[in-house]
Amino acid sequence: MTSGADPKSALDQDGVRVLVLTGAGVSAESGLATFRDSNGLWEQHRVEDVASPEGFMRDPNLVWKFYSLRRDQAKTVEPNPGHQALASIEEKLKDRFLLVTQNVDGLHQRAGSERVIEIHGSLFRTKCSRCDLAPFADHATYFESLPLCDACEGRGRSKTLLRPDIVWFGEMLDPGHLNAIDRFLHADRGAPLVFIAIGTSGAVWPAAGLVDLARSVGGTTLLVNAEPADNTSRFHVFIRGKSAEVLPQLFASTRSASR
Ligand code: BV8
Repeated sequence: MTSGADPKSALDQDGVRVLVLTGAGVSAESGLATFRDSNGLWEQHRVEDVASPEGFMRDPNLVWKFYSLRRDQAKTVEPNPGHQALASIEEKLKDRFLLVTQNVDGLHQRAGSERVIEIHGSLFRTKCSRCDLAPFADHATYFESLPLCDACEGRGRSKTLLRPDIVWFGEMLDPGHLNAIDRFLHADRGAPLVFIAIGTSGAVWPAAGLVDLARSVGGTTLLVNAEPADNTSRFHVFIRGKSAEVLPQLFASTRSASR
């Protein structure tokens, strides 16, 4: 069901620039649980217990079990046609495309997307909870023991806990990410901009506010979601449907960026 302007013609404009925001709904058809749907992750855990710095300090074992389980699950699933459609439109539009994801599962990159900003971090990166050790790739799971930072010990401190390189509630997003999004939104003001939010409930900020930033620079805004989101009214067009079904059709007519 589509309301408002025709999304395909918006995407088929000469020189169009496309900014996409994805959420857990894009990974649902790969078999990963979302957060707020029935049987979602937040039904099994309180957010403050497993996705906040306070929860981590209170019970790091619970938090590492939560993220270790998700690491194991994300390794067993494959990208779906929704991820692949996003990788293909990036191939067509090149630097006129940018994908911002709230997802931490790495499925966009496994589908071939390269112009990806993981604004909530990555499930497969670990960092020190105290020192400035560079976050590092980590596919290990920690069900039995907690990982400790050797770099801290090397600096003559007692070892401190390593943590998932994830942005938890109450933590700032990476300013570099926000600047990159802002630069993309304000580049080439003569070109038409289309913003598409896909598979997200619009419940978490500041990601949920991207639609308003896109509108502020004259963008056409589309929401592709299985059901209305918290911020549906902010979009020009709402396409109700599953991303793995909608995206291949939606992007089919988008032409390659003329060089
Ligand atoms: C911050 C960790 C500064 C990663 C996550 C106003 C401005 C700024 C901040 C705030 C604000 N108001 C409140 C805040 C604080 C807070 C916030 O937003 N709270 C909410 C709950 C009100 N924000 C923050 O703390 C952020 N930090 O702003 O710093 C600051 C600091 C302190 C105080 C103020 C400001 C940090 C936010 C990041 C939190 N980290 N998780 C992880 O573990 O994965 S958020 C978590 O929710 C995930 O990252 C997830 O990606 C994100 C959003 O969820 P969705 O992806 O949308 O998933 P959800 O299940 O909700 O929805 C799925 C949708 O898909 C559904 O609608 C469903 O219908 C649809 N769907 C399902 N299947 C399909 C489908 N659609 C299409 N096809 C399908 N097949």
